[in-house]
Amino acid sequence: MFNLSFLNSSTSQIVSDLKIKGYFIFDQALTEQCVEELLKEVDFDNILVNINDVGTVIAYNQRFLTHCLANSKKSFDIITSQKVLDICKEYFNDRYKLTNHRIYQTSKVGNMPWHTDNNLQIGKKLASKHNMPGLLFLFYLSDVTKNAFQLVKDSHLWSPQFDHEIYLTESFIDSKYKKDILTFSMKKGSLILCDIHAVHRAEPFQDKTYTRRTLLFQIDQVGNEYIGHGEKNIVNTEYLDNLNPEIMEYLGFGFKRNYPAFPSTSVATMTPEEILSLQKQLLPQILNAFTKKVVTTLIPSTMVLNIKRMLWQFKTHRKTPKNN
Ligand SMILES: O=C(O)CCC(=O)C(=O)O
Repeated sequence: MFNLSFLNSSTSQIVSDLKIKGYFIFDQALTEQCVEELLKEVDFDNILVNINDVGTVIAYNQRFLTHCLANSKKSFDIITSQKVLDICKEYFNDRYKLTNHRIYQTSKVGNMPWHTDNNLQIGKKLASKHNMPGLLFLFYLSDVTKNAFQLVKDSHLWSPQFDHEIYLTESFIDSKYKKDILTFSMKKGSLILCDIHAVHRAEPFQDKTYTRRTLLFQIDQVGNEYIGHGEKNIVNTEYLDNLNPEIMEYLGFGFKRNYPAFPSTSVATMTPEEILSLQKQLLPQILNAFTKKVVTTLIPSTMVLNIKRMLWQFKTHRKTPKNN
């Protein structure tokens, strides 16, 4: 899953970088095979429309698999890996929990403002900023040449002054901190790890042919005063082959979660092109549903039931070997 060079890298050095610089990066921390296998588990092409499962949703130019702990064993393994937990154990000085996680794909255009991730929410709305320590893990799942993660150097030290702001404007950052902007164009599998109080964004871009894929998760040192902080973690129990008290605490077993899954989506967050393409996919299904409705209206339900029984008997009779 992880390249040996990342596994063997010093956890203390990673934590020291995070404490001093506010960030740590590692080129190709995940193996190519791991990224490939992970992406096979994510179906970005089919979105959820009355489908009784967890899956992909659309928010404008991004597609999200938010509940990846329920749908991707590879992301479950990365998020609950010993290396991630070791970093957290050394970084935090109190109990910490997974606050949110997602896999997403950004295509064609991106316009994310400068922000920090120390958010407290009421429902889906940002209520205020908090001062809990927290870490943001971001793994690139494609080679990133555009729309790279950007971070303002040393901003974890001064960002609390702006805790009354939801975003920082481009003109403010450009006028005061342009020389401090770090842009992480890196290869598939690379890790960017930063303090959630650091000012960051995905660099704005516009390119019809470009797509970036990412696995992101955030871990906060959630104390007792912040009961309910975080999105719910929907986990596929099949993946829990490493369950222990540490992971149960980290995943928030028995811990209240008040925030809805990010992002909040509906048909209204799809682009007009996607709504049109969905209509095309729905057309044969609409015809099918109408035909069924007409048939069930015209034929009495007892007759339908009898036909189903006869078909079943015919099928099983044909399959049963003759006993002579
Ligand atoms: O995708 C990125 O580069 C940044 C994501 C981010 O900042 C966020 O979701 O808060």
